[in-house]
Amino acid sequence: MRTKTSMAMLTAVVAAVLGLLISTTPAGAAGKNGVVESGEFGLYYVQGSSGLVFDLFVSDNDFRDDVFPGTGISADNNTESYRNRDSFWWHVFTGVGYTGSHGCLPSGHVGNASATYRNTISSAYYSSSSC
Ligand SMILES: [Ca+2]
Ligand SMILES: [Ca+2]
Ligand SMILES: [Ca+2]
Repeated sequence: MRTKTSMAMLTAVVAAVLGLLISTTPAGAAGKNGVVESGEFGLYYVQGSSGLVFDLFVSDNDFRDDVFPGTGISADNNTESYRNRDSFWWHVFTGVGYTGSHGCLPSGHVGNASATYRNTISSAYYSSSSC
C-alpha cells in the first residue's frame, strides 16, 4: 500500500521546485481532529454529513479505541453518513480488523450510510481500488 506521507512529501517537493505557493496542500491535514480536511475521510455521528465527525487521514482497523474528537462518544458502531475528501477510495467494514460487511466509498462521495452500515462500522481503510 502506498503511504500518504511519501505522497505528501513528493507533492511538497514538486511545489518547491516549481516555486509555487499552494495554499490548499493537504500537508497540514491531521486525522481525528474533528475537521474533515483535504485527504481525509469523515464518518459522521448523524445523517446529513454534517456535525460531529470522526475524521480519518489513515486507515484504522479498530474504532473501539476511538471517540468523536472533543467528546467522550465512541466512534464504534456509531456513524451514519460520510464525506470522502480523499483522492483514494475508502473501504468500510462492520467488524474490527476489516471483517464483516464491506462497503466502498469513492473519492468525493458525500451521503448517508445504507441500512447495513448505519451505526455498524468498526474499521476502515483507504485504497486506490474499489471493493
Ligand atoms: Ca482532520
Ligand atoms: Ca482505532
Ligand atoms: Ca460493528
